[in-house]
Order: sequence, then C-alpha cells, then structure tokens
Amino acid sequence: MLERRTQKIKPPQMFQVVMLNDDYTPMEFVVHVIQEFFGKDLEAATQIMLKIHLDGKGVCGVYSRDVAATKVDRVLESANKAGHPLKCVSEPVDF
Ligand code: TYC
Repeated sequence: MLERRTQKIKPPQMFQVVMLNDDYTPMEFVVHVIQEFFGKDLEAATQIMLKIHLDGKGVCGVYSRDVAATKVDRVLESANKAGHPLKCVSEPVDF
C-alpha cells in the first residue's frame, strides 16, 4: 500500500520553449526577447541567439506546461508587434 502510493508520485511533465531561426529577425531583437522573457543576462542571451542562428533552433528555458505556453504567447505577440517573423514553440521534455 505504502509502496504503491510512493510509486504513483511522478514529477510533472516539463516543457522546453524552443526558438526557431529565420532569415529576417534582427539578432539584437532576439537577444532582447530572450533577456526580457527568459530572464537571461546579455551574455547568456547572446549565446542562445547564436546557437539558434547556427543550428536552426535552441532552448530558451524549461517550465511547467502553462508557463511555457504563456512564454510562447508573449514572444509571438512581441515579435508580431515589431513586425518580425520570429517563431517559438513549446515541447515536452523527455528524461
Ligand atoms: N538569423 C537571423 C539573422 O541573421 C538572427 C536570428 C537568430 C533570427 C535567432 C531568429 O531565433 C532567431 N538576422
């Protein structure tokens, strides 16, 4: 009984916010967005942006489902407002 209850407790599924490269969004804008919405400092944000630029995509952060979805919404809203095609998605992290 005790064992069964212990086994039932699983950590919550976490979601990574993955940002995608494109040919038009300015690098400075991407760095700014990563700093503003993912709490990174200038150096960390610049490294993530360069990784996306070179590899095609990169992880900006890992969150619960709702927080990750909200981050995606905020990024897309900000990019849209500024007229940039920047895209990002939330995807489950598997351990
Ligand atoms: N590739 C873009 C450029 O050369 C920069 C960029 C980086 C765009 C990361 C999107 O998620 C991105 N201006």
